[in-house]
Amino acid sequence: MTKTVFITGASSGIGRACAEVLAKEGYNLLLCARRLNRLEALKDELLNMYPNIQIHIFELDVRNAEQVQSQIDGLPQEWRKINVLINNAGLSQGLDSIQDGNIGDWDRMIDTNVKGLLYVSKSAIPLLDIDNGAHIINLGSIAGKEVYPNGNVYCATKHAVDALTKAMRIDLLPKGIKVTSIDPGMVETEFSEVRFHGDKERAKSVYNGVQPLTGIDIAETILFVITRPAHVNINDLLIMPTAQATGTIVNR
Ligand code: NDP
Ligand code: 8X3
Repeated sequence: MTKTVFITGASSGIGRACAEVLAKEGYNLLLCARRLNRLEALKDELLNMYPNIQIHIFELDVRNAEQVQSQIDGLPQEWRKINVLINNAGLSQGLDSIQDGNIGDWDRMIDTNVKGLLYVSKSAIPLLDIDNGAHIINLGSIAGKEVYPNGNVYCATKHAVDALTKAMRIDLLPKGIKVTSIDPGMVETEFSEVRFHGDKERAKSVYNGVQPLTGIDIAETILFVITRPAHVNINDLLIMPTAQATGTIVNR
């Protein structure tokens, strides 16, 4: 049976890499993000390489509860059964102390990383195919395991993801749904550019003198996690570049 994976935030970085790796493995893909043009290009590219899989894309802002519900409720019949949900859409905005923090940045992080993950999960859980192996993967972070200077609200949102992952594992236990948290350290994606509001130079400097993880590293880890035998669940997987010891201690 061909399995279907639903990936939020598939237009860039880790989400896009998951689409690439899982398409190669023959999974059908349900992909969403706000930038539909990027998803259209990704769909064409992947179908060109892997014509035997199915891909359905749709525009979604995970912060919009009504849109999340109506888009997921309105999926075509053939897309109403999913095996794996990858709650990947997320972002960091700013790197300031609490006293200097920007309320708009805080709202965007909390609304996307915490509330968005909840909205998508609530609408998508009823579509999980519990008879054929159902799995939720939440993208946490090293920022959900420790707090680093000026990380305050981003770290708080990823600590919340950690708590929600544990809560889902408890609540969904009777349904036999696996729940895993993938917690990366530094991954070079558009993450830092988004964190620094489009400042490409500052974003690039985050990775100066260090070999960060790639989106593909994370996607391959997720592939490993979702292909364990039915009785095995990886609860939590912290994955760092070899050159990174903690959120802030990096050997450059
Ligand atoms: P990118 O910025 O490259 O990708 C983020 C993705 O999230 C994009 O596809 C973006 O799509 C989507 N997204 C953001 N906001 C929304 C929204 N409101 N609605 C729908 N989709 C949204 O970053 P990464 O790939 O690095 O980040 C992916 C996840 O990994 C995040 O949860 C991040 O916190 C986590 N992470 C990243 C690490 C890193 O070092 N890069 C380390 C640890 C965790 P679009 O803009 O088109 O909507
Ligand atoms: C992203 C990794 O260290 O920038 O979650 O918080 S970090």
